[in-house]
This record gives sequence, structure tokens and C-alpha cells, in this order.
Amino acid sequence: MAWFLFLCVFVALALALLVQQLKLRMSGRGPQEPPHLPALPLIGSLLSLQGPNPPHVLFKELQETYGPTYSLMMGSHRVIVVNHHVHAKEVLLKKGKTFAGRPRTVTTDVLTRDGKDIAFGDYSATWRFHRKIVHGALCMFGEGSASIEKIICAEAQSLCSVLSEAASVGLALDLSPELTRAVTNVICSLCFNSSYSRGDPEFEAMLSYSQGIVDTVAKDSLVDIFPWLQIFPNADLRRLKQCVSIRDNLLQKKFDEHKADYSDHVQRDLMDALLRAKRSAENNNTAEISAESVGLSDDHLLMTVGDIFGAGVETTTTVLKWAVTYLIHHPQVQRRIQEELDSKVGGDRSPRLSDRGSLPYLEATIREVLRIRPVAPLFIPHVAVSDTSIGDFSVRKGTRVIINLWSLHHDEKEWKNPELFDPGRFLDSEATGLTIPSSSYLPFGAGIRVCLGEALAKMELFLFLSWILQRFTLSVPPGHALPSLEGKFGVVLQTPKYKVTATPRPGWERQRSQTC
Ligand code: STR
Repeated sequence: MAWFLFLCVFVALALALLVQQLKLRMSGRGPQEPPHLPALPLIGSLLSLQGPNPPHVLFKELQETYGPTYSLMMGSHRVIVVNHHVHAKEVLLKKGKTFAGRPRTVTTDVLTRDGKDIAFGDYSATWRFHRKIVHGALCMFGEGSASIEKIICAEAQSLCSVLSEAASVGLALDLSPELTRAVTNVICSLCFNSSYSRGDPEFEAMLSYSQGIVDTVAKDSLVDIFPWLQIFPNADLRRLKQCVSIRDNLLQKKFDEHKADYSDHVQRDLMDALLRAKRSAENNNTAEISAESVGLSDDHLLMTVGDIFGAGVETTTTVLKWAVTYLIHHPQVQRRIQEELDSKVGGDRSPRLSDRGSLPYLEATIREVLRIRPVAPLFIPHVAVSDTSIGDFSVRKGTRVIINLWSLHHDEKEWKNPELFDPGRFLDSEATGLTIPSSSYLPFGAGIRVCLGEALAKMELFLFLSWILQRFTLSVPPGHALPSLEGKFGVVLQTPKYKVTATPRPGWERQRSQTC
């Protein structure tokens, strides 16, 4: 009986596939629709997406069969994958508004209270208003501001003290929690005007819930492709819900504290800036945009702060970890950065933001790290909000579009030896100025959903790396293997865990007490 049922299901699936292929052919798919991966009813193209490779690598390889832009079915959702920069820019820039939608998925809905944030929230008037006030607030506290430089330098100082202490007792360290704490404290100062010291239980809790979220959210897990799977017990979803609830309690606490002693006259941090924007929209009855009409609820503010916090911590920490990993693999790059630091900054003071222009090789190294291991190799999927096209291909409203940044950054036609770590490719012919040698480079995205934290991230990467490399040479402990460069796919591309020896450079054997 069972085998008969199995046979019936198999025949039904095979027939459905045949009919679908025939339909496609008869509808004159021709040049109009992108090439399509085979798809079965219900499961979509899942069978063609199996294999050992992570999705960004697989999507890059599939170009050989289907060309740079192709489509597939994820469950019942039509998805177009874009692997070339010309089409990527059409989606992000030329037709930015048409492709500004976001899909709703089970895991991101859990994280963001049904899309009430900026990164995963769908395109709407509320979304535009939110983005505008966050952008304004970030500008006020971030870019070019002397105070943010001071905050980052204080964290760099404390990070270097930890490395120095470890070095003095010959200890190798997992840099991950140290870098995370430094970056978290920068965002904490910015958002909540507070910071954490080493071993603070709230910080430890934050480390563990963040990891839980990164491990389980928005990685095209089965439950996101097939939402009905929620009815079955699902360990990942349970873990995500637990982590989100811990995060939400923490955010709520900060939010309540801020609301309690909020004053219209002082703006201590980003949270105050958001509260002020909300209040002024509420009081301003004559404005076309009132808080009511754009739906700026407390939930929205909370989720927005959650976004800034999560994005600010996970992304910058991940890039710093990739930078350290590549520097350990390439001691000659480390040496060259140190020579540049020695000649342009010297040993009597610490690097400052104003040194950025005179340290091109360090800047080139940061660019190369962002190229070779992009934080978000598939970005976050976009959705077409109306019928449109990409190149000659027609795109129906509601289609999801995945831009494969990995393909853009590893395109052999655009980059010589793309798997080779070579900061020199971002230097001009005299090796004194910076260039971007290909337009196939979008580490922070582009268009109306471009990364809001780009300027802040660049300041942090520059200051943290220059402070560390001025004082230390990084390596793996003697006898240890070099860390893998492969990366673990998720909402961010994660580095492996490993220990690092930070050897003080001559003259830096004892941490000097100097600030920038
Ligand atoms: C990390 C974990 C967390 O606690 C909260 C968030 C929400 C914002 C996310 C962030 C995440 C991961 C990196 C994202 C960011 C928004 C923009 C950023 C996805 C899941 C990138 O696009 C790289």
C-alpha cells in the first residue's frame, strides 16, 4: 500500500513538472523571462540547490549553466538571482524604488515584530520616515563628529590594554569577544550613552543572544521558505524566539529609562534623538506627516534601535575578525601597514581620523577585506513592488531579487585572481593614492537601502586596526594551524573561532598610557 502511494505521489510530481515545463515553453518564454532552474510544485527548485557549497558560492557556480541572471522557485516564491554588477546596479540604483520591497519571512517577523524595523521592513511611508530620522540622528552623532572619534579611541585603548596584558603573561586570546565588546561599546555610547566593562553580565548575555540571532535568522532556512513548517517543533525557531525575547527586554529597559528622564533640551544619544523626532511629529498637528499617520509606534522605535544595535555590532565586528584573519595569513601585508604607520604616525602618539589620508595602504587593506569576504554576501533580498524588468528580462510584481555580492566581488572578468588577497589592487600606479579598480564593488550596497552605518563602520575599522597594528604583530600561537578562510554562511558571513598571539612591537612591550 505504502509503495503504491509513494508511486502515485512520484508520478503526480513528475507530471506536474512536465506540464510546467511545457507551459513555460508554450508561453514563449523566449527572451522575456530569465532562464529558470527546474522547479517542482511545492518544493520549488530545492533539489537543484543541494550540495556542499554555501548559497553564495552555489549561486555563482550556477551562472555557468544559466547565465548571470536567472530565476528559481523557493517553495512557492519566485526568486531572481543577479550575479553581475550591471544588473545589480539597475536593481539597486536605476530602479531602486521599484525594487525597494522586502519579503516577509517567519524568522525576520519574529525579530522585528512583523517588519517594524528599517533593514527588514517593507517599503512604505512609515519606512521612509523612519529611515529619514535615523539617518538624521546618525549624522548628528556620527560622521565627522569629534566625540565619536573620542569614543572609538577610548575603546581602542582598552582593547589594546587587554592584548597587552595577555601578551605579558604569554597568553593567546580568542579576539572575538574582545573585538565585539569594543564595537558594542561604541554603539552603546551612541545609542544609549552607556558602555560595558569586561565580564559585565549584561554584556555576556548580549554576546550569547546576538550569536543566537545570527545563527538562526534570515538565512533562507526551511521555515522561511515553507512558513507552514512552523506548526512542527523547530529547535532553531525556538532558540530565535528565546534570544529575541532577551534582547527585547534589554531594549525595553533602556527605552523606559530614556523615556523617564527625557528632556527636550538635552540630546544625549540616538535614543533621545528618536524620542524627540516622535514627539515632534506627535505635537505637530499641522504637518502632513504626523506620528499617527505614519504609524511611528513605540514598537517601531524599539525595533529601529534593535536594528542599529544589531547591525552596528555584528557587521563591524565581523569585518574586524576577517581583517585579523587575513593579516595573520599575510604577514607581509601586516608589515607594510606597520611600516606605513611608523613613517606617517610614528610611535609618540596614536593614530587619529585625520591620519586616514596619509595611510593609503591600510585603507586599501580594509577595502580588500570588504571585497574578498563581504559581510552580507547575498545582502537582504529585495522585492519588486510593481511589474518591471531587469535588462531584457521581465519581472513580475512580488518577485524576490537576490543580489549575489559574492559574484560581483569574485568576478574573474573584473578582478585579477579574485581569490587572492591583494590590497595593492586598490592603490593607483604610484602606490600612493587609492582607487576602486572595478565598478563591481558594492560592500555597503547602494541606492535607497544603502547601509546607514557606512561612515561609522569606516571610522571604526580604521581606528581599531591602526591602533592594534601600531602596537602589536598578530599571529597564530606556535604550532597552531592557520584559521580557515572559508566562512560560515548566515545573515552575516562568519569567521572561524581561533586563538591569536599579539606580540608587542619594539617599544610597545608595556602599554603606554596615551590617548589620541
Ligand atoms: C544581527 C543580530 C541582531 O541582534 C540583530 C540584527 C538586526 C539587524 C541585522 C543584523 C542582525 C545582521 C546584519 C544586518 C543587520 C541589518 C543590516 C545588516 C542584516 C540580524 C546587513 O545587511 C549586513
